[in-house]
Amino acid sequence: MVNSVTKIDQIETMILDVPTIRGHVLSMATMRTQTAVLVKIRFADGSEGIGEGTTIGGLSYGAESPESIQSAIATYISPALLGRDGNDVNGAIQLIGRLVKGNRIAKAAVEIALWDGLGKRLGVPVSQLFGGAVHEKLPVAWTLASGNSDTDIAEAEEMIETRRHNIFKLKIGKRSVREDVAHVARIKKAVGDAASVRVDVNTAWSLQDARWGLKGLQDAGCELVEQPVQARYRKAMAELARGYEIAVMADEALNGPEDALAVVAGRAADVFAVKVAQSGGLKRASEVIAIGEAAGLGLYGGTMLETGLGTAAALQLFATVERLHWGTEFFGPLLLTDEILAEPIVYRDFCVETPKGNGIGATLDPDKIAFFRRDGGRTVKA
Ligand code: MUC
Ligand code: MG
Repeated sequence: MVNSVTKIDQIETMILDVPTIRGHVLSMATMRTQTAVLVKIRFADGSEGIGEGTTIGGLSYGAESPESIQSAIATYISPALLGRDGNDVNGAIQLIGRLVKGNRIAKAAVEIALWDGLGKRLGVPVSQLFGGAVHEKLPVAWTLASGNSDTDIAEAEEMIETRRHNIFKLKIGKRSVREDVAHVARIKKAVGDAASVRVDVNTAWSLQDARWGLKGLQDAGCELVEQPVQARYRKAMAELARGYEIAVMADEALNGPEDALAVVAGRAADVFAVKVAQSGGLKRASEVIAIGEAAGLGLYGGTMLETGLGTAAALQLFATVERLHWGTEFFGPLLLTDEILAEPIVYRDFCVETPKGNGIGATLDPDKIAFFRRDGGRTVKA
């Protein structure tokens, strides 16, 4: 029976376009703006839950765009949820799973808002709903992706100096393998033992490129390579994971628990980059984590460069994970020119802190939302 007090009354979606502090050069796109999709759910008792479902570089990273995320939520997911008990998060996940195929980022945005509402009503952080936090802070990487080696070195040195980051992920795959390896080697030489250097190829290499690339990166002192080849090339990933000492991490290949199982079965990675959005929400991400843990793989908290909202949600889950061997990259809000939360997430001593407070621990700044939101928000009411 539906609890009339916690009934889902209204679901609003909006798109925000927030400029980035510099061009973020990835193998498939250069970002100058990050486009976030936010969800606000209103419950009958007046409580609210907020969520975020964000992707990278329009449609160049994956199959969902900001506009498709908004449309999937407003047209297909919201009508099915209106009038249901907001406390029944698992029931909502199961129902949406039956009604909507794929569209994991859209599902994640709504699910985060449901967990947030539930946590707020119960007066507990979402981490408590996942068994309780075992970390107050987590190591956080920064991505060097200005497109220029000298600028990247200066950025890395400043981050180390100010104790903000000592893990760097370099975005490569746009230039030739030889040029990319030289770029990584220069940066590793500049930071030395003061920082861990890793790379993300975002699927740009063929297997042949990747063989040369991994050999060169390994010799340069790079510790990990993320998604060197296309997501579906699991055999190539397995060959690379087996053939070199450098760790091979799956990112684009990991869309939820079924993929996680396939990657494990095919020995196609040493490490999982677990992304809440790509997994389809906090619950599915927790299942990806469980599969990685059971298989003895390394774990890393991945990001879709979400604002503080999505970042807070991810922190709630990852704070409950026993061992994150490779740390996290939950730096999304730092890449944006403006903060959209009333209380920014805290970064210090090479770590990101789990926000305090109930639900996901994030409150939106209404002025910033009004400033950055695109026309055309969509609200579906019971
Ligand atoms: C990705 O592919 O991992 C995460 C950090 C960053 O700079 O880009 C993203 C996307
Ligand atoms: Mg990646």
